[in-house]
Amino acid sequence: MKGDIGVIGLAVMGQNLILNMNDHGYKVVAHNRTAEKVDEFLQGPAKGTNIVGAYSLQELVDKLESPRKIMLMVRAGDVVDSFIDKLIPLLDKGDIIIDGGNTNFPDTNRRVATLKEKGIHFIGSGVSGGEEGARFGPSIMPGGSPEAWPFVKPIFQAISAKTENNEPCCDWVGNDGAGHFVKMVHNGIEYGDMQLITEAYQFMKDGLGMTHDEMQSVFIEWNKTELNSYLVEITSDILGYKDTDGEPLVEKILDTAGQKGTGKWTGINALDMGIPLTLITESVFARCLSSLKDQRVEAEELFGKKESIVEGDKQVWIEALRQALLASKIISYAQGFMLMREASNENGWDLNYGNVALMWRGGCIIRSAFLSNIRDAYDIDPELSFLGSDSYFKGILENSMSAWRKVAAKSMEVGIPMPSMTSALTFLDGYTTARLPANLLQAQRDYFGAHTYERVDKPKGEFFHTNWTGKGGDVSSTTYNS
Ligand code: NBP
Repeated sequence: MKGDIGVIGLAVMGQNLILNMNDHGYKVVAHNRTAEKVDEFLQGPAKGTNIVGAYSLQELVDKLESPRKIMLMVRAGDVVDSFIDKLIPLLDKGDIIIDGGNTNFPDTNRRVATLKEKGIHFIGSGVSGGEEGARFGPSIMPGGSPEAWPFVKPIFQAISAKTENNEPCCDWVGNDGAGHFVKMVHNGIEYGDMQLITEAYQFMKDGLGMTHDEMQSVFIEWNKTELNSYLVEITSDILGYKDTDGEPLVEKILDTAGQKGTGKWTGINALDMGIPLTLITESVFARCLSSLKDQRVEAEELFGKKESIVEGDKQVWIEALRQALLASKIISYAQGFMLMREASNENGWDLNYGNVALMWRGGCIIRSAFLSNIRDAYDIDPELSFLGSDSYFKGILENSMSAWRKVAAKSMEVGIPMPSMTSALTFLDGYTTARLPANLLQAQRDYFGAHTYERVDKPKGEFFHTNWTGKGGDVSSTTYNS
């Protein structure tokens, strides 16, 4: 009997996805560049299963049922192109290549188009959930050649995480690189969620002077509220974890955050598309700032250490902080969905936002109860332009407003950096202001560069230039919007 699917790449993700597919009754053929890893896998974790090995790409192709489905779980970038180039001469028309790595979506756009010319279908799929997700149920976000989806769907939906209603956290996202785009936004949102939690932690630790056991209890309680999520849950575990000397391990970890680039890509795409994705972008910058450790140490000596003490009823502050965190999180997701909406419009992807929320409901790092509410919001209005306008989320934003402002103002007053929570509030203040000071900005642009402006008392699209000083000419610059 031939294999149902081939997987190339036997590192942590590949091995665990293969074992997951095997558990669901699929016959998987496994291949890896370094052949010894095939043997190690077959004699190790795959021992006693139906998984078979292939020591060359030809052997892999020969062992697969038609149309062949070959999934790459290798390092993103050139390695993917190199495998595709080697596979093309071995495959038949109608065969399917799937890239399950963390690929930047323009690469997927290009690969879908190139392979289409050769009659080969290509799927670029985000896979989230790390090692455990891959083994027992990841969130899977596939996009690319729609003709390929019916062949891949049963396998992917079988191995994916499931919601509490047993719905698979995997569905077709859209054409071209839509799947990898949605995975990129997922990772950007993950940056935002993590940053928000760290800001709450610093407020509690430095401002309220709380112990790690107290903070752990707070996160345990928060996890029973609308904030219920994987990241809040692991934060409570981390805060309670003691080193061998009985002290909290978290305080022994160097405060410089790493990043692999997906948050940065999300920010870059937002800038390219003109979407105010402030919270995620602040989270990326917060990681950049954290990495300037030596400079920060010097600057603290230069400017003096801040006392940062927050006075008042601790329980009242903790509840205010919870509300500020929840409201900021709504803004982060609202901005992320704005970005996806713009990308969908620009690329003709026709994204289903409710389905995206459902795909993130389980299996992935940002999984949370909250995503069910997002799905409900898009069920009510599939074209919702701002998540905060949905009645459920609007209610939370309104109810949290006073506490959120209190936390933001206090953090500024005592010098606790909370870039994500404060930028989220500033965004909402801007978004809900009908008249912003951009009129003055347009006047400045026209003053120094003759960039022209529109008037509130004239139809839109009619442009004016003023000779502000009496010394300039009447010639205006080309009018364009970037
Ligand atoms: P890695 O990203 O570490 O990639 C390891 C695989 O790439 C091995 O099979 C390795 O073969 C192969 N490879 C490399 Br590296 N260079 C190669 C080359 N020049 N030619 C051929 N093969 C090469 O594995 P991973 O952590 O399992 O991740 C796989 C994909 O999934 C990545 O795109 C990753 O970003 C993504 N992802 C990872 C996670 C996670 O939690 N790790 C989560 C979600 C998505 P070799 O054994 O011969 O060196």
